[in-house]
Amino acid sequence: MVGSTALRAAFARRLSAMYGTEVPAYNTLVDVAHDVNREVLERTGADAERLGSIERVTAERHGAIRVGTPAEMAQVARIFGAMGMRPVGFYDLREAASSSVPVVSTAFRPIDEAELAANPFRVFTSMLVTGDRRFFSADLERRLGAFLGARRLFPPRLLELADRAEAGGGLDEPAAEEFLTLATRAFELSAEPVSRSWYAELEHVSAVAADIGGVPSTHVNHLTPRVLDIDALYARMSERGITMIDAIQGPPRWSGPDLLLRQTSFRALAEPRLFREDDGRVVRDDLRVRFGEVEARGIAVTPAGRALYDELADALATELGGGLNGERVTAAERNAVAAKLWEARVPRTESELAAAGLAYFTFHATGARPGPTPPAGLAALLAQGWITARPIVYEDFLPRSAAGIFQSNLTSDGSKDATRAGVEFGAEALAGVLGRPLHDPYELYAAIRDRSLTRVRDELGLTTE
Ligand code: OOG
Ligand code: NI
Repeated sequence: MVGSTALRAAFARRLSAMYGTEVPAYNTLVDVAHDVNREVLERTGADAERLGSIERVTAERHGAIRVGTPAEMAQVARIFGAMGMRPVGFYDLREAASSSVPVVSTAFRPIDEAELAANPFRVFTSMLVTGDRRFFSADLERRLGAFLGARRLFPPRLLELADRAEAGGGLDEPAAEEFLTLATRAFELSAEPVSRSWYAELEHVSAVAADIGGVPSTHVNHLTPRVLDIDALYARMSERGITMIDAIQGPPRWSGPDLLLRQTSFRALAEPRLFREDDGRVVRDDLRVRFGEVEARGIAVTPAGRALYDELADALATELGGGLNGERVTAAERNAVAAKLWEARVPRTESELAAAGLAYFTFHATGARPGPTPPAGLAALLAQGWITARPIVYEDFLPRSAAGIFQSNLTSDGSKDATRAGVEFGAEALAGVLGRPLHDPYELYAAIRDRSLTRVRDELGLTTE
C-alpha cells in the first residue's frame, strides 16, 4: 500500500523531474538553492533548522497551476485530495492594486503538523472567473465557456484512482504507479497546436486568461524550491547570467527573525509552441509564460501580525510611490526603506513577537523543573525555563506577492474595464465549487499552537492556562 503521504512526496519529485526537463533553468535554481542551504547549515548549525528540518526544506516545493472552470477546479481538488492536500485560504487576484488578473485562487496543501513535516508540497491553484464583466464580455464568456467545456484536462481513469486513493488512504503499488504517471502527465506542456487568433483575443483581455483558456490542456506554470537565504540566492543567480525579476517580494531583509514569506523568480523563458493560423497553417513560434520561482519561509503571523505587515507594506508603497527622488528604485533601495519601517515597528526577537501576540509558536515542556510548582501563565513558564517556544512556519501565500509574481511575468497589461461591475466570488463560493471545506489558515495555525498547549498542560500537570 502506498499511502497519501508517500503519493504526495513521489508526485512532488516527479513533477520536479518533469519540469526540469521542460525548463532547464529551473534545475539551475534548484542546484543554487541546495548550495545556499548547505552553506547556511554549515554557518549557522541548528539555527538553520529552526523552521523545518533540512530534509524537509531540501525536498520542499510549491507549484502553481491555473484552470478555467469550476468543474476543472473540483477535479483538481480530487487529485490533490488523494495526496492529502486540502484547499487552504482564499486569494482574490482580481482586486490586486498593482495588477489584476481574472482569477481567484486557493492553495492545496497538507494541514497536519506531521504531514507538513513529512512533505509540505503545496500547489497554488487559480481559476478563471469568466463571469466578471470587467474582463470578459457576455459574448466572450459564452465562447470561452464552450471552449473550456469541450476540453478534458484529466482522464477519467486518473480521477477514478484519485477517488479510490482518497477513500482508502492510498493505493496498492501498481495503482499508485499508474496514478502518479497519469497525474504527472496531466501537467506536462502539450505539443498540441494553439489557435493563434483565439489565443490573441484572450491575451488582449489578460495573458493569464490566454494561458488558461487559449490552450486545450493545462500545465505547471512554475515550481518553487525553498531556500534558507534568498538574498544570497538572488545574487548568485544573477552572477550565473539568469535574469531575475527586479525585486524580492514580501518582507524585507532586516535584523529580526524571518516572518511570512519572501519570494523571487527568474523571468519567464521563451518556449517553442505550435500555432495554428486562421488559414490552417501550423507554424512554430514561442511563448513566455513559464518560469522558476524560489522562496524563503518564515514564522506564521497571527491576524494582528498580518495587519501590521499589511500596514507596513502600504507605508512602503506610499513612500516609494513616485520612485526615490524621481528615480527608479533598485531592489537594494527598496529593501533599505522597508527594513527601516520594520525596525521601527516590528519586535526583533521571537519572545517579543510571542508576547505581543504577533506570531504563532508551539510550546514544549523542557523537562526541567526549576521550582517546586510551575507558575501560572505562559510568560512565567517561559521566563523560568519550564517550557520553551518554537516558531510555526508559514505554510501559505501572500496575495500582494502573488499579484507581483503574476505581474512580473505578464507579456502585456491586459484590459480590465474598471468602470464595469465585477461579480461576487468569495471564499464560500469557492468552497461550493470544491465540494469540500476551504480551510482558514489562521485556524490551522491556532489549532497547532493549542494542541501544543494542551500537551504542555498535561505534562506539567496544570489545570488552567
Ligand atoms: C500563481 C502566482 C502566485 C505565488 O507563489 O505567490 C504564486 C501563478 O502565477 O499562477 O505562485
Ligand atoms: Ni509561486
